[in-house]
Amino acid sequence: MNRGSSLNSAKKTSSDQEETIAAISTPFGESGIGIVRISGFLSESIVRKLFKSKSDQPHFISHHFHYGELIDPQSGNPVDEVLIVLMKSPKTYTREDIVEIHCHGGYFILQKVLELVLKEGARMALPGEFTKRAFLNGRIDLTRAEAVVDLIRAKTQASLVIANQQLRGLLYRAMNELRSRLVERLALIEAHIDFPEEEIETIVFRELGEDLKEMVCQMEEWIASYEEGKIFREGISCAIVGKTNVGKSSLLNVLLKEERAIVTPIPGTTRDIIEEVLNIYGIPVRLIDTAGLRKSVDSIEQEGVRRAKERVVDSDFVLLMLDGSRGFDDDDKEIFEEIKGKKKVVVLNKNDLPVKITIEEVKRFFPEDPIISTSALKNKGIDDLKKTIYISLIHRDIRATPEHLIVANIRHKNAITQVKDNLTNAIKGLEEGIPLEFISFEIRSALDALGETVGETTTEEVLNRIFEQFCIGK
Ligand SMILES: Nc1nc2c(ncn2[C@@H]2O[C@H](COP(=O)(O)OP(=O)(O)OP(=O)(O)O)[C@@H](O)[C@H]2O)c(=O)[nH]1
Ligand SMILES: [Mg+2]
Repeated sequence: MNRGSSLNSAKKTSSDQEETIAAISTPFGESGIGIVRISGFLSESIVRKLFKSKSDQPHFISHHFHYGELIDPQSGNPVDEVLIVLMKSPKTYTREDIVEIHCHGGYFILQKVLELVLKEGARMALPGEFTKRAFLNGRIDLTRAEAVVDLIRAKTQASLVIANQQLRGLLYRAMNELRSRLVERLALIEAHIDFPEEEIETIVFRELGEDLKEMVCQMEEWIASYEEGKIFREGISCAIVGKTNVGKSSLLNVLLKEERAIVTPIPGTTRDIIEEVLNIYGIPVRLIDTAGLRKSVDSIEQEGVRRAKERVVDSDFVLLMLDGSRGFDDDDKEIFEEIKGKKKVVVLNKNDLPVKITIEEVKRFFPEDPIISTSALKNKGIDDLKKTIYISLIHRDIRATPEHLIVANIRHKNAITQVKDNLTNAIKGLEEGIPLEFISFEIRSALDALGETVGETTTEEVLNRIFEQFCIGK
């Protein structure tokens, strides 16, 4: 990891920060209002040149709305009726002076307002530059800045909970707590390196080892939470597979509560892939309905089967559908081979008809996997299936525990893994009685990794990579 340049040097290279930036902060398209945001020391003087108040109030009052017109200074013509908010530093998003111009939300108006602002001396903001300034000016740490993107992109309640957790500083505080514990331990070790003649009791070393082990356990838990956090943040893909006519498309429809896929009694109805996103207790699940797998002479169906198999390989999760009213046949058994090793739930469908396959018989083929009996036609067992999918993916209910830290970002997970590895080496070193200098080195490396996570020792390159993911205007 390159820890060559610190935040301070990142700050120094950001001489751009002296410039005033502006961007349209609302989405393109037609809407009731649209907002152009300006940040930097020129904000107030720019808006003074463009704004004509409709009240007698001669000065802007910070953090108050002001009603008036925006005028093109060159022609003197009005551009739009607007509300202006001037927010004087430091109590602002970026800790700089900020002006928001609330005008009507039309593509042309917003472009025009932005153009006038740029003409008066602002420059176009880069993606995420407002949030980057909030970070560089010390208002938020890096994990909180990253949470802003997650919040904007949250697709479900659970991903919102995780983003808010991070935005409220849960990860930041956890990292800081770990740092102070490590700094304390490091002081003890380095004191002994500097004054080796002072006897340090073995009990102190034992305690140090125990303490480090406790920290490693905690980090293992956070690393494990990553897989779950990722599922909530990014969702999973889930292919519905089975032979023809078992009810795959009917299941897709009943899960989505709409007649999305064509259902007929004719085997081989679905040819192309149909994909829709379903929210299962906060997990965005991309459901994929596929062509029934069987040997076909029809070349269109053959292509459908080929695509179906391809999607099964690529998907994170599989719903294997069986027709409980028909009994197993060779088509089913061939499919069992196709899905070997896939994480799955077996769905025994058509339980409204006389039963030809029992759950016990299915268990013989799939002793490890959950088996759910359903009727896609009569909407039976569907909630059970949703719960089972959820439990197969997530082992504890995070929706109810917003205080339980979930690590959802790969950068954070990698840093925590690095810390864990350093501490594991330190523990091993203590046990083997290697020179304290090596142990101190491992703890210092762990502290570096923690500093990098919260953005105290982060290179400009990493910062750029993070802020590039933002939209313009945030
Ligand atoms: N009785 C009963 N019929 C069902 C059930 N689920 C589906 N069906 C019927 O089974 C037939 C096939 O259903 P589809 O959903 O098209 O089956 P599929 O697996 O998508 O079939 P292909 O696209 O041909 O592979 C239709 O007539 C459905 O109404 C069920 O739970 N019970
Ligand atoms: Mg179908």
